[in-house]
Amino acid sequence: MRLYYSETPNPHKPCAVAKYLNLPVEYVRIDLARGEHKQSAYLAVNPNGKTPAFEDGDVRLWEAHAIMVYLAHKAGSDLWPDDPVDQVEVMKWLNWDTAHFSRHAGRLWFEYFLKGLFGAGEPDQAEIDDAMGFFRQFAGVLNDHLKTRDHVACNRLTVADFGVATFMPRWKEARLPLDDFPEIGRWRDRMERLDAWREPWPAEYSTLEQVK
Ligand SMILES: N[C@@H](CCC(=O)N[C@@H](CS)C(=O)NCC(=O)O)C(=O)O
Repeated sequence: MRLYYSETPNPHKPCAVAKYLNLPVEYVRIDLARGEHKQSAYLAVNPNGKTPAFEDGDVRLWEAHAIMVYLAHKAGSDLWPDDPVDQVEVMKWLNWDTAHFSRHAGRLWFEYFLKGLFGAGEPDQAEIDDAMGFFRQFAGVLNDHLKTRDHVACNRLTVADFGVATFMPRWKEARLPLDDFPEIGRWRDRMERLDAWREPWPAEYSTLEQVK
């Protein structure tokens, strides 16, 4: 199994799951700053030119959520439930995260943090206002949901937690107003207590040049 990653939000999820499950994964670090994700050797693995990506024999995957599910299934872990109704519950939250929660958190992270990092100009206030409105709307849904639960789905830790939490370690950089959503803050702190979530990046890795 080979997991291509960069130290950025989407690869955070499958890297954390692989570490949490202690899976024998070969990590391949993709250097986004050097544009390795746009090189033909990498585009042959993920034609979208984005990280993460994954190979296991003939299986080739992109999309962080799909990779997490594959890893959990491969390990026989209940991070991906056996029960079909529970599976659908987990999928509901993963899809909701992509479409709503992390989508708008990611827009804020881009405006407040990434732009500055890359010297890509000042934050765009209209974009921030739009993204913040949506973020508050969907954070309200998650906050209400967590009032009576410790986890996002199935009343236990699943890949849904690893998916929905993507921007939680980056909440200050993204200026997410989590003080207004205390249940999310409580859940974020619980996730932080998982070593694999707090420190998902591998100590050892190959480079693209070494494997292609
Ligand atoms: N929907 C994809 C998103 C992947 C993605 O946007 N990855 C970012 C890193 S967090 C990336 O590779 N950005 C480089 C680029 O778009 O040029 C997933 O969940 O895996």
